[in-house]
Amino acid sequence: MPIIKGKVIAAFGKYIKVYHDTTEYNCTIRGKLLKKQLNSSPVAVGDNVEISIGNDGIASIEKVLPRRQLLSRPDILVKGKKQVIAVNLDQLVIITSTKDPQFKPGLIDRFLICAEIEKLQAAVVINKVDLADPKEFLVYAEAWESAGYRVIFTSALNGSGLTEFANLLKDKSSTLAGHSGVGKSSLLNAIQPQLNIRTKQISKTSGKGVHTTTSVIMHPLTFGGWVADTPGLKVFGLSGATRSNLCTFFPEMTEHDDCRFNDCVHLNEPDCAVKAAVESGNISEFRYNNYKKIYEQLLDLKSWQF
Ligand SMILES: Nc1nc2c(ncn2[C@@H]2O[C@H](COP(=O)(O)OP(=O)(O)OP(=O)(O)O)[C@@H](O)[C@H]2O)c(=O)[nH]1
Ligand SMILES: [Mg+2]
Ligand SMILES: [Zn+2]
Repeated sequence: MPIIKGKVIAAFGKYIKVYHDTTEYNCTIRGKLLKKQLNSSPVAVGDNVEISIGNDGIASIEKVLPRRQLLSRPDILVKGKKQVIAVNLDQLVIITSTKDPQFKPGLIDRFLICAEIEKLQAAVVINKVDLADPKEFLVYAEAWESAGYRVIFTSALNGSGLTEFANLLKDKSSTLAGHSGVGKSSLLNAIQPQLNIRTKQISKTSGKGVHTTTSVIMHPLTFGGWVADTPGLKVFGLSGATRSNLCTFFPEMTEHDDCRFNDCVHLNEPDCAVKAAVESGNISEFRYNNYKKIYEQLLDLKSWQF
């Protein structure tokens, strides 16, 4: 039986889609693989796998190659259980829109913390610049850039920023994250029209709050790389964050760590280098204020509902 190496592009329970050389195979999972990993997803979007095609034409997954990274979220239905979003990722690309739905910079900061917890590179895309003056968003863009994140302004509608967006994804394995309706699927269609992903139609009768993309699907990019389109991700785990380590998930704060106390959390301590940097304008006030807000909330939180 010939063995084919491929990548999992969709997984609904036992129904798995594997991509190899422009062909999609509908695969089943061997029972032994299911038994091996009862507690976690034995096969997830982004997995590199080996499949065989039987004489009956049925493709089955023989082997899942080791994962180098895993992005999961708490299962909303089963307490304590995790749902794998995608694996083997290089970066989280956070998509937001200038309007419709409303721009929420605080939410982006929370997504950025999630990326830091997962040790994923992150970038921010501000889409729908055709609907507003990009100048309004510069203060946020500068804050994220000075924290080390790439920020791109795009419009899937008029094409601006699409070359930068494609370059951001090129040769990497990325997951898009962001609220429903910000234009995640539209941006992918705009850089690679043959994907032809379903997007929300502009119509008065279309149901509000209904996700157009309903499950995580990985798409191969013709210019190199993979990108997972997601339904607006609503919950992210925060298991790695505590009040004492929260500041380590703000890269610009770890750069200013010559505070008087080693365990300074940069709130009320004397001789705090972070507070000094906020006062001198080296750390953005908006990021610091968000840090304080999140610090306050952190005691009661296990996950974020976006
Ligand atoms: N004006 C404008 N509209 C856009 C732009 N990008 C997307 N849209 C519109 O925004 C709506 C939502 O776009 P989608 O691509 O379906 O959004 P999504 O983020 O994939 O949403 P979910 O799949 O529900 O998570 C559609 O009506 C798009 O036509 C843009 O740059 N400018
Ligand atoms: Mg979508
Ligand atoms: Zn400090």
